[in-house]
Parts: sequence; structure tokens; C-alpha cells
Amino acid sequence: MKGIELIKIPKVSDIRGSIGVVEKDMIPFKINRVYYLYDVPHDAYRGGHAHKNLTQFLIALSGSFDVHLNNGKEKIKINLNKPNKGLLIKSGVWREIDNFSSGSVCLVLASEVYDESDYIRDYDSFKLFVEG
Ligand code: T46
Repeated sequence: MKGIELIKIPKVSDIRGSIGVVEKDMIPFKINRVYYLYDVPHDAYRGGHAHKNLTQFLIALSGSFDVHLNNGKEKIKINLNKPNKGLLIKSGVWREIDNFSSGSVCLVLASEVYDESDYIRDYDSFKLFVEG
């Protein structure tokens, strides 16, 4: 779907466990913020918005959750469930996140610092944004 991409994250494994590595050339933006969702109840609903400029890269560091994506033309649901697979979400994509497994952690690498004015939290405004 336009506006999203699943990107494989290389891992280095041995009998001591694994290391996942995200280096700057693997994602198409400079990281200006890192945040993470944790202690999320199973029945929580997060997202429910799009961004005007922000591009983000989501990784299920632990556990799993569903990301429902909508670029105004197409919709897709992606279950993120492995720390060696990241989801790139560009601007102009509506996202909703639910079905969090117990103890799940969602790491987010973001292209911009937090800015509430970058959010489109109203679905009708989102439709106008992507059509316009
Ligand atoms: C997305 C998912 C995965 C901050 O103060 N700083 C921050 O960097 C963030 C992300 C949030 N906040 C405050 C703003 C709100 O008062 O935390 C509250 C909840 O934020 P938000 O509505 O952004 O939370 P989510 O989990 O619904 O969505 C966030 C991202 O915004 C979103 O783009 O993909 O995490």
C-alpha cells in the first residue's frame, strides 16, 4: 500500500540471544525522536489519527499488536509481532492500533519532535487532506 513499507531489520544471533540493528541508511529519514508504548492494556485502542509531515518506523520490540492503516484509497491491517520487522508509516496515513498482547512494547523512531499541530485527529479532515 502506498505510504507504508515493511522493512526487515537485520539480526545478529548466537547462543546468547539476538541483536537487532537499525542503521541510518535503512530508513528514509533522520531520527529526531524515539518513544515507546508499554504497559498497554489488551483492549486499548491507540492512534486514530494521521500526521501531516511525520514519518515513523514502528517495531514490536516485544509481543504483538495490529496496525490498521488507511491512505485514503486503500486499507490494510498489519500484525507486528517480531522485533526483526519494522513498519514505516509515511505522512498522510491514518493509523489505528489495537489487539496488544500482554507485555507488548512498540518502539517508534520518528522523523520529527512531538508537535500536536502535525496531527489530524478528525477522520473527515483526514479525507480532505488526502484528497486535496
Ligand atoms: C503512532 C502511535 C504508535 C507526547 O507528549 N509526546 C510524544 O512524543 C507522543 C507520541 C505523545 N505525547 C502525548 C500527547 C498525548 O497527550 O501523549 C498523549 C498520547 O499521544 P498520542 O495520541 O500521539 O498517542 P498514540 O499512542 O495514540 O499514538 C502515537 C503516535 O502519535 C502515532 O503517530 O503511530 O503512537
